[in-house]
Formats: sequence, structure tokens, C-alpha cells
Amino acid sequence: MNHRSGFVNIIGKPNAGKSTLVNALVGEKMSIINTKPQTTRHRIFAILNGSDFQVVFSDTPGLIKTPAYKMQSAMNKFVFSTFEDADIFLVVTDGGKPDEIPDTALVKLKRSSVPIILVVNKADQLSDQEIENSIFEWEKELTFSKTIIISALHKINTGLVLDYILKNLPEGPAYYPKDQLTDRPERFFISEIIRGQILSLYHQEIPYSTEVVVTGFVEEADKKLTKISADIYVSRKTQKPIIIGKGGKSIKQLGIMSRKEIEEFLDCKVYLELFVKVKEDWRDSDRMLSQFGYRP
Ligand SMILES: Nc1nc2c(ncn2[C@@H]2O[C@H](COP(=O)(O)OP(=O)(O)OP(=O)(O)O)[C@@H](O)[C@H]2O)c(=O)[nH]1
Ligand SMILES: [Mg+2]
Repeated sequence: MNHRSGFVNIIGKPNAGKSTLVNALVGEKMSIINTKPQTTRHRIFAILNGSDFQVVFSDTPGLIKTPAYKMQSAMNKFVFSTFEDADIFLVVTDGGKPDEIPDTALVKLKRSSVPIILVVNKADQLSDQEIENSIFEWEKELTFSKTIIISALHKINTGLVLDYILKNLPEGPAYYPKDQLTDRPERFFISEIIRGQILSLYHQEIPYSTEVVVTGFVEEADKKLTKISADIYVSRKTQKPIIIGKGGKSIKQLGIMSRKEIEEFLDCKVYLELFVKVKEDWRDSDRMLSQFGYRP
């Protein structure tokens, strides 16, 4: 059999279950998942390798209809970059209508010549009528080569998605070495683990105003302990004491939860140090956005 390979780019509104689907398809926890929308902030490659195929999935941030700050515009730009290289698109919805994503994205999808799969996710919590209505609305707007109803969380029909992808992937050699699972370094996943814990532990604007940067990563010679330090940036002075909590209680909890998850990820003991820094309105600062990797 000939070798197949290609870019499968996953797009949709925030919280539709894109990252849950990517993780289910590759069988690894590549992207953080949260009940809160706008969890994913970057385009992340998750690579699935087989003897005769390589699928390069792109998880992307949820498309935001009216960006409120420059970081959100940058997140949308990451999604739009997926129009440049897609071999297959997965458009993920959780039972909504096409007006849940920006018109500009719909126009791009209409102009695209690659197969587009409509993935209706969270079928476990939708009625048949809701699913039918959602498909009707999407199919009125766009031409799909396939529509698949799934539950990414319960891994229902995710196999059908993969089968369809493998059958429709172009023939060609692998883009990346076959043992490579992602384009991102370990440090990125560590900062994402900490950000994921911030999403779970803090409320309201805090998770959305926070960025995490790993500043130190030192493996001891015997590889039994890794020392990690990270800066947590907030966008207002008043947010710093909230991150820290009374008597340091909140940041201690954040440290414990993050350390446990990093230890699992690295499979070694971890010593984690967290520092809180204030960068007023960093989400609207070109300089800070470049520093945090939101700019090319
Ligand atoms: N009931 C149900 N919940 C799901 C399903 N798939 C995902 N979820 C939940 O939906 C929420 C959002 O999931 P994510 O995978 O983070 O969604 P996303 O589209 O990547 O979100 P952003 O990164 O914010 O754009 C999480 O709480 C998931 O557990 C599903 O099939 N059924
Ligand atoms: Mg996501």
C-alpha cells in the first residue's frame, strides 16, 4: 500500500470539543481541555504515525467572532493560518449553527478545495432533533464531504473520523520523523499544564488574563529530579494577590496540582517554583504578545 500523509486542521467555535477530539484521535493528552471556553491559545501539531501513514493534526484556538483584545485577534490568526496548508478540514460544532464562527472563516471554507468533514460533537448530551437541526443549518451554508456525529469525550464514533481521514489523505511521504508526536518542545507542555491548572482553580477574568512562561528547566544528572521555574503573568496589579491567595494558599495549591501533573508528564520527581509578575494589559501589547509567542 502507498504511504499517505497530510495536514488535518481542526477548527470551530470555542469549547466545541476540538482539543478533546484531537487527544482522542492521537491517543495522547496533547492539548489541555477545560470546561471554560478559549482554553487553547495556539496552533498545536499532534502527529499520528502508522507504518503507511502520518496524520499531522492541528488543534487550534476556538474562533472568536468579535475579538476584544489583540491576543484574541492573534488566536484567530493562528486558525486562519490553517487555511494555507490543510489537506482535510474538520469543522467541529457542539450542536450549534454556522453563525457561531466568523463570516470570514465561512467564506474561506467555501473557497477551500479540500474535503471538509462536519463533526457534530457532544452527541451524548444532544437530542436527535438538536443534532438534526444543527446538521441542517451547517449543510445549508457549506458543502461537506462527510458528516459524522460523535462524542469525543466518550470516544463514540471517533474511530469513524479517523477511518475517513485515512481513506482521504493524499498519497505522499511523511512530513516529520515517524517518532515525532508534536512540533512543540517539552517546556511548552509544562507551561500549558500550569495554565490548565489556572483555568481549573481560578475564576472569572483570571485565567483569561494569565500567561505562563517556563524560565528554568534543569534535569539533575541522575535524572531523578527536574527543577522547573515558571513566571505567571497577570494583566492587572489587583490580580496578583488573587493568584497568590490568603497566606499564599492559592498559589500553593496551584503549585501542588501543577507539580503532580508535570511529574506524570515527565515521569520523574519535580521541584516547581512559581513567580507572579504583573504586565499591565499585556494582552494588548505587541511587544508582550511577541515575547509570549503570539506573533510570527
Ligand atoms: N458531554 C460532552 N462534553 C464534551 C465532549 N467533548 C468535549 N466535551 C467537554 O467540552 C469542554 C470543552 O472541551 P475542549 O476540548 O477544551 O474544547 P475546545 O473546542 O478545544 O475549546 P477551546 O480550546 O476553548 O476552543 C470540556 O469540558 C470537555 O470535557 C463530548 O463529547 N461530550
Ligand atoms: Mg481547545
